Amino acid sequence: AHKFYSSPHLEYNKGGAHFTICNFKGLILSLSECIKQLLTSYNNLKTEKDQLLTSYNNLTTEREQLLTSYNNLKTEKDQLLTSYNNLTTEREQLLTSYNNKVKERDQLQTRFEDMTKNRDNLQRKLQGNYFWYQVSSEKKSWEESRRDCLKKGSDLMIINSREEQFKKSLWIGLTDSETDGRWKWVDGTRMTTSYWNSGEPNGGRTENCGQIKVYDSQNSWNDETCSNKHFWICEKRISP
Ligand SMILES: [Ca+2]
Ligand SMILES: [Ca+2]
Ligand SMILES: [Ca+2]
Repeated sequence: AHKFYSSPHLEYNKGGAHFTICNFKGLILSLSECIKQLLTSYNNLKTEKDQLLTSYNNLTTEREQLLTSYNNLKTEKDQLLTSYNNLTTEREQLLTSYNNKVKERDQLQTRFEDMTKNRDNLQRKLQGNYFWYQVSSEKKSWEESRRDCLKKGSDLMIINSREEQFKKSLWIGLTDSETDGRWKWVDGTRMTTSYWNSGEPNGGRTENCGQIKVYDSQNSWNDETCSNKHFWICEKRISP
């Protein structure tokens, strides 16, 4: 009986005669057939090996490319990180700078507001103090006196303070011609503070124009008949 082995080929010895058979993938073949099959198998394996080698080389190349690509990406990443850090630093500097500028702006704004307030105060003071006065050298009625002042771009003096008192008998810009007893200044404002001499005003419907009369007294005013002739005083506000 034949004895089978799993090896590709085997020798079978029977009564001194020497046969060589082989078991190729479970088939019992003659030696020449076996060699043919082995050769084919060898060639196939060789081809496969070559393909695997090619595949291996390709993979090696690919791996190297990937490695290069990876290294490039890593470098790029590092550069981006550096760039990001620089930008972060720059952003912080800009933020600090911005905050400083905001503070500076607020301080300037405060200063500007203070200075504006100061300027307005000064302007008010200057406007309150800068007046041009002219005392006439002749005598005229209240109406004619006023016309003279208006011609010069001024008007009869309105007395706003105690300081506007003159040591001379003069027409001032005060009248109650419209309604007796309702004294008004020539700019249309109602008289609120007054410096009437004692007993004045006393003229009723006949004395409707104001004058400084008793000039040695703080309370110097008198109501006077408008058509009487007196010296007068013009006043003009000068814008600084
Ligand atoms: Ca005045
Ligand atoms: Ca009157
Ligand atoms: Ca009077």
